[in-house]
Amino acid sequence: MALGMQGMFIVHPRTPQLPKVDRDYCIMLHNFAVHAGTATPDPSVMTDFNMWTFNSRVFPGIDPMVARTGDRVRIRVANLSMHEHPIHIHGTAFEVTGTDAGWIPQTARYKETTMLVPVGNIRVGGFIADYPGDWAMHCHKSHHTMNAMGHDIPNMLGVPHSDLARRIRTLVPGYMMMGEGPFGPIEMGGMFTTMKIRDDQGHDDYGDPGWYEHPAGTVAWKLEDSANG
Ligand SMILES: [Cu+2]
Repeated sequence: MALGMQGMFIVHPRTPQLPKVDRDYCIMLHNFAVHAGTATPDPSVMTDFNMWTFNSRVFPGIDPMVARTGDRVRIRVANLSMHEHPIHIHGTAFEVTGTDAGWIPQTARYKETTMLVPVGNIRVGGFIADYPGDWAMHCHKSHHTMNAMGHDIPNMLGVPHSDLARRIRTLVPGYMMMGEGPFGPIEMGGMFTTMKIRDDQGHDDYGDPGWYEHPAGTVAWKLEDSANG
């Protein structure tokens, strides 16, 4: 398990009892300890991990989830890691519709934007994809979105690292310090991905539609830039 051998069975009933969902996602949360200079997780580490993963992958190496505007979306989040994870979504709120023990009765469901997934548990969050855009979904423990944390490493604050990624790429082809977004680097790693909602996403299309093109006038700008024309 410490090397990642775990998964999730999803049994779809022959006769669904719930409103049909258009998108049904499953995310397994996990943690690994990969020491500097090694490529294999250390299974003897008990709680002090440095790799925080969605389906064994870390951002920016995680595909976005997609939905068409108006879709009913379900995200099942399962946790067999050694820590609890508060899973937060932007732009909407989860209705918590189920746990590992089954579906929650309609009258007992509740809404929250951060769905705590304890160890050994599943939480199922549902929502209607009302608003087109690129919405972040991530663990809200800040160091779970900052991989390669650990003890006994130097504090890099203030160290010029503009050329660091290029130099590391000579050793590790394709290495990325962080994801590149439409407004610059996305300073996130680990348990982070996006929910991309589009008016024209095909019903069976799970492809990445690229970054959202914000309608004119919907992106904040610096007032002095505006004053200067
Ligand atoms: Cu977490």
